[in-house]
Amino acid sequence: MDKAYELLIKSLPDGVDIDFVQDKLAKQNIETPSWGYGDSGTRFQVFKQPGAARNVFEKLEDAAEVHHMTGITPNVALHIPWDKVSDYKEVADYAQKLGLGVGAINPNLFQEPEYKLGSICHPDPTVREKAVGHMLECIEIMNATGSKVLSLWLADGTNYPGQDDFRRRKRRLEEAMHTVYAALGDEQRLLIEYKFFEPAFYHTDIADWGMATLLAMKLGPKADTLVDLGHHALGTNIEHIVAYLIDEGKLGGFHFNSKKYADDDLTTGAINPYELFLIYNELAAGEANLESELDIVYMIDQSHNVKPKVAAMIQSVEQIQIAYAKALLVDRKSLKEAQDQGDIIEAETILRAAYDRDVTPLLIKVREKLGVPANPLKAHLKSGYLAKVVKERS
Ligand code: PSV
Ligand code: MN
Repeated sequence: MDKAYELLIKSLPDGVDIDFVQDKLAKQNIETPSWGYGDSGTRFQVFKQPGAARNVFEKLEDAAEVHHMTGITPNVALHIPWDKVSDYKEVADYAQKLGLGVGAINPNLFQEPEYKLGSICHPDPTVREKAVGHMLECIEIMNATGSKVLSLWLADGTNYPGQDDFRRRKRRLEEAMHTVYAALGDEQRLLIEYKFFEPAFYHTDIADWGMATLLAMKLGPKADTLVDLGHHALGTNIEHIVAYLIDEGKLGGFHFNSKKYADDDLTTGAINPYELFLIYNELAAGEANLESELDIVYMIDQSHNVKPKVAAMIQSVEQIQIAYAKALLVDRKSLKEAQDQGDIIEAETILRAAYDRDVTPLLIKVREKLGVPANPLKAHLKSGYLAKVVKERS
């Protein structure tokens, strides 16, 4: 056993089963987004990057590079129509050839001229029908690709007070979602993402986790809430939302990213890694306390405009892996004792100790098991992958 790993093991609290922790880390599964590999950017400028993927097949190749380096990103989320093709079977076959699977299918209800006043909440029934039709088309794509998840973010909302009636929009939303829900297959599920602003700036029709969850509860057991870390007002306690949704059995998915100001889509963990750890602390506590496994789809939602895209994705995966590893090593027994005794200093110290722990030696062991490089980011940067695709895709 190497020295650093030995020291880490010695420092662990009693009761931590290191084989269990290693197993959990080896089974971690983070989905990466196709839209993170192509040229996209802000509304100000798209800085085109040499070698950026030009179509869904090249996006899959980049995703495969991330998976080869990290070993924990076997699925790729698609966005329709950004990834529209005539034959989706071909996409699924190519993914399989690369050792990948098709993850969540994301409908796009925000880029057609008709959607100026909304999609499924629009006052005009013909626009609502078109939007529902698009979601049904996405379910067909799920059937063709083997995807199990329809992941919906709705850009619907209004820009001015009085523009439309909140309650009438709410009822249109529910009616449309019932139609979509009814078309889901037995093994398929619907994730509902919320966001309190943008592109509408007065109100959005699914503004927060409460609205998303009420809708998911009305729809039924195949519908759950998706938490995107960039979709909350500054200062929101996201880990509390996560714990609450776990307890209600309605946490279905994550969109990982990081923010300083709003929905900045920065590399996960870039701004507040302690928050990421506290979120994972709730997930690890949930896993430890529930009798059944949590059924959560962990996805990254980032599209980098100024950072090299594949490297940024690997950086994000590493940050998520670190947060999970630290959370798995929290001394839960002592934490509960401290909480029960009202010992605030001790409780917080236990969490900080887990956050401050260097988990690198543990991750190296897990990566060894997975057959991937000990340092994925470094290995990718040294691999010559970027130079190769720049040449091929020029
Ligand atoms: C919206 O801001 C969002 O978070 C949704 O998940 C979209 O699908 C994604 O970003 C890409 O626009
Ligand atoms: Mn998102």
